[in-house]
Amino acid sequence: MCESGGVENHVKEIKLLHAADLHLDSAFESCSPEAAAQRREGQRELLFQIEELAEKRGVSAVLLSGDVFEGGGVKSETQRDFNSALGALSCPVLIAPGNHDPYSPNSVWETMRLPENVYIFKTAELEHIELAGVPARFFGVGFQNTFSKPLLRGFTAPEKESDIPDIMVIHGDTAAGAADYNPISRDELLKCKMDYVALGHIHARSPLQRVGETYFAYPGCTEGRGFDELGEKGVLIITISDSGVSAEFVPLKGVRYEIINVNVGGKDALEAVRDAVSELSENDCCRLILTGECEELPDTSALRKQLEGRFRELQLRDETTKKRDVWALRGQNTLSGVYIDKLYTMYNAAQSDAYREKIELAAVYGLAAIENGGELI
Ligand SMILES: [Mn+2]
Repeated sequence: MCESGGVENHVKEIKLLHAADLHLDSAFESCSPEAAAQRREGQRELLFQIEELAEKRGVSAVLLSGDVFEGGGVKSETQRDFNSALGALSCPVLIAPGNHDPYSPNSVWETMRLPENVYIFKTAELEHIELAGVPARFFGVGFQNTFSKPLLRGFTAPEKESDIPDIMVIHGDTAAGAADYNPISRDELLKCKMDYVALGHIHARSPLQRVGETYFAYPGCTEGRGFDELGEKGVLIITISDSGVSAEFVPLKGVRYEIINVNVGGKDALEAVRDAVSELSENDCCRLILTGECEELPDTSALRKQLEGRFRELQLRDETTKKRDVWALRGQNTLSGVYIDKLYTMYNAAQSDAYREKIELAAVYGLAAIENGGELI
């Protein structure tokens, strides 16, 4: 079926699903016990979305770069769904424990019965494995504790005989000045000479980056858990081929958090808000910040009522300012009063709305200049 020699000529082509920071069994402390349990159920459901996507895309391996579990005990239903989703995959799953789910002899990685296709990088030093039927070398290392020294320092991939890709799964921090969670420098990424380093730890997704021959990326967490984890969340589908590496972000269906500024000045507040949040569903959490200059300050409690049921969670902040009635200064025996009298005459004589608007602006800015500079007599 293949073009002659097609397979041999393209040994260096492999597709992977890369996810990280699922934080299964998070406490969701700000929620009611029922809502928190529902959120944890939603988190477990992400495992099945990952399974479905991996099968649909026909990936050769699923890489989970740490913080799969929030830590502090893994519920039996979470172990059940973890095993059932990942165990059903027709490809291997490689996991590098992170600071929330470090490896130790009495950690869940040891106490839980894992499916046969799931491999955990348990060692404190980088190791590598090869898996039957997958033309690649997989490197990885596990956090042994909440904190970790630099694990990539001084590492270079050992020589290999064939031109198969080298892939690393690792939890660590590439931020400048990072210290406590396996800090990883660009120089170390350059020298490790991997085709792809599948990173976890930073919850905001990064673009695909490259230093020397090494490509690397953070997929970010799989679902937002608060207003510090904004936007769409999901996984990366990584393709490594002779021509390089590409990454496709695929969002998962989970709870999404957004902070949205809505200028309600001179508008119907409800209408302006509805327009601004049209992308968000009832499953999402939204912090609305109302801005703008208003004749009357918006009635936030009425607005909250009108938006009831529109979001899973709504936070409403009113940062509008009351529009100043500049014409109220007319007739006063001050510089401001004389200035406003003059502009008011022009305002009434203006032939268009646009010109009237201009005069209003001139009144606002002129008053600010006069008042900030003090009135000269
Ligand atoms: Mn994390």
